[in-house]
Amino acid sequence: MRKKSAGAAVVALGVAGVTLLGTGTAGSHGYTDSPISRQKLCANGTVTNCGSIQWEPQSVEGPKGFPAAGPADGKICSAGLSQFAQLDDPRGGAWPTTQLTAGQSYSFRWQFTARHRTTDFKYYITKNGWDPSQKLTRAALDPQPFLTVPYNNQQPPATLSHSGTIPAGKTGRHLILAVWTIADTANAFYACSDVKF
Ligand SMILES: [Cu+2]
Repeated sequence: MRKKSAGAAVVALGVAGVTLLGTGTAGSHGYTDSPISRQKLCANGTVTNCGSIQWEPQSVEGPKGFPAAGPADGKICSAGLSQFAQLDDPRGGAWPTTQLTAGQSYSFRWQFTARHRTTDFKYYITKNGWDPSQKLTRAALDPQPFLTVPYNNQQPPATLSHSGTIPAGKTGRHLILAVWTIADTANAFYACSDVKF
């Protein structure tokens, strides 16, 4: 009788431990809100029918190493997470846009719910002529990031802004892909922001 109870208790503890670990990992990370990202547009209610991303815009986390590694083409904006596939959906090119000026300085902003040690922040932008009714692919992006902010394994503050120059010569609709690479895990966070020049 006693032995049986002890065994059941161990099993219960094991399950609880796994659950706690899962919640801690999924619950707290970060997203961009300037220019506003698709996940934030879903979280603040501007865009509806977004699925579960509306409850956790900070959780778009996938493998790091973009563009050599990282999420597959067509799944970049969701970091390859099927539960956030709505972020990859171009919605017929109807995502709300932030107006930017090509060649001008801009202040990019992240909001963090967990201040992970950081390798760097990188920002990519689509080529002129990008079709906003298509899912994002590597081929649609300029191959080099237009802004890289090294962070030397430091922890960012809860809100972090850094300025960079928007590439000159951009016209029409574009997508900016922000990538926050974590220093002490195998992961990075991805955020797609629709913009217009
Ligand atoms: Cu995190």
